[in-house]
Amino acid sequence: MSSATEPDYEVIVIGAGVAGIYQIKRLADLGVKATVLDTAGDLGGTWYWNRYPGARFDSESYTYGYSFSKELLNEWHWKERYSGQPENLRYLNYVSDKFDLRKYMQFNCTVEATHFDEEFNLWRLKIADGRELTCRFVIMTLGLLSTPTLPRIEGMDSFKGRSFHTYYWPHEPVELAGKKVAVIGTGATGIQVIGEIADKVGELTVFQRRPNWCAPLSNGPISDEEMADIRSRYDEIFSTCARTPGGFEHEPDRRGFNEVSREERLALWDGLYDQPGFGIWLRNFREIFTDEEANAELSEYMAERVRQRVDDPLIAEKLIPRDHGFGVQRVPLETKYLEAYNRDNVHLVDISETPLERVTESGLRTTERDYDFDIIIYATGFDAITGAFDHIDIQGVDGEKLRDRWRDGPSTFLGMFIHGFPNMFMPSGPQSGSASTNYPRGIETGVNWCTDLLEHMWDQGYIRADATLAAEERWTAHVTKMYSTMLMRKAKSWFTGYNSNVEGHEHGKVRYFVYNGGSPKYINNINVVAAEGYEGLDLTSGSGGAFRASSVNADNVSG
Ligand code: NA7
Repeated sequence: MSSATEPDYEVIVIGAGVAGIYQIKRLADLGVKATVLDTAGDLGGTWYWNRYPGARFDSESYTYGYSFSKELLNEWHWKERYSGQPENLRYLNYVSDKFDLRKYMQFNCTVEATHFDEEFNLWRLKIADGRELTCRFVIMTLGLLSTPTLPRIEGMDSFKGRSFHTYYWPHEPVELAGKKVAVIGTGATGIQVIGEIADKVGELTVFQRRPNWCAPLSNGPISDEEMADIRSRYDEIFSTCARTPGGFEHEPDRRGFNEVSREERLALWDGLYDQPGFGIWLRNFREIFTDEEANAELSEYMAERVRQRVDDPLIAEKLIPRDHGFGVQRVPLETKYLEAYNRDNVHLVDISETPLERVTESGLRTTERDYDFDIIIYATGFDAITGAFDHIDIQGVDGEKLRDRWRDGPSTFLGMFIHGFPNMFMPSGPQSGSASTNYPRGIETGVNWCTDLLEHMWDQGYIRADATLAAEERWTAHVTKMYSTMLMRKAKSWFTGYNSNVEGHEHGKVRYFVYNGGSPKYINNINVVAAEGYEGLDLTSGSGGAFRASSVNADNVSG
């Protein structure tokens, strides 16, 4: 327990996923007294929880791994171009064990509240097990998609079979053979799970509210020779990622949409459609994101692909989105998803026509009829990006609740700070670069920047950092302005903040969730802030326990 002015930890990191693991690595290297807290029974975040069949990267595996250690890059062999959940979790465990990071982590440890104590300039955390922990700095690495949402349908508790949200897929194997299975939701997760289990279950019934555009993943193994080649090119791969808007290897086609003929556009799309990963989305003309006509032409091309792959023309039409164009939401990548609907054991129920009325003891009831199931899978998405913040009672200066401040949507400085919540850092917060890019590339940038700031503060004897209101307003206005040209501002998706998974959000205001100016611009912005002496942050010096790395024994850091 802390003394009045000496906190238990200099830094507490909340969340032991991809970002939290790298954050604690940086702090451990500096010898800082720090710990990571996580609700889960073990590390891994997204890759700890999402164990549903078909869960895998949509980033090329070798662009998803951490870039900070040459040794690690040389040791790890990615087995598939888009690696699956079990392997991804193994990777994160391998990294944590290799760098001996586990000793800093505390699991089954839910942070219920964190309140800023102005008198002693520290954060007081209330843990669900009854403990109070204090720290000078709290770093939020909560994940973007870590608060799953369930539909509010009557009778959900009455179902006698098994049911779970994909996020909470059981750790032990689930027997699917011969079972009657329902999947509710056709986002990226539903699309992965449906493609994977269609030929493994007895009967599969998909309940779709709105269809989503999707594109082939084109996964495949990575041989020893290919991996050796990838290893020899890691510098080049990461520098490509750093200069592309999405932090991927995919670079946009910089020709103007209207500068080339329709034949040339079709030739480009024919080539991209079967390329692995986000090619058809991110190697496309830039106008598809901003110009209604360009987007409509591409969307029609994608609709035609659906018609070619789905045998029943009525089903094909149901699978084609009408309310948004291709690529204005993050594009689900699929394997055999569309072909699943050509199977006799797979059925599509359009719940925009016949809505779900209730869950019964034996299955689901729509306005049309009853269905019997053994298993109901809720692939119904997340209260994205800010949901995890809302789950913790976060109170800043004068007891102001973050939940209240962000009621209509987040507002931040650089996506990393909130005025009035001093010493709370968010390396991958809303409106940061990581929220809209290849996540590990984004979080390395955010974690490195936050850690550099901490080092600067410790060197200079600063004990408090708070964003100025003016800086926060400037940044939020900048983020907001960038939405004005983007078609994504109209989409009802977790990515844009009109999140249809959360009741009420889809009709509310647009929430400016992500920085959509692209990775290079974001990196430039935050580097300028640092170069100008952290302009926009009020840094306050003082006594009361400013950390000195040299005074801390690395052995006493664990939780
Ligand atoms: P998404 O993409 O937000 O998809 C959620 C799906 O669940 C979507 O089809 C929703 O339909 C559906 N949904 C949500 N609530 C309901 C209710 N109440 N009734 C019926 N259907 C509902 O989440 P995912 O988990 O699939 O993907 C998230 C990200 O994970 C993805 O982008 C990747 O980056 C990885 P709607 O469209 O709202 O009509």
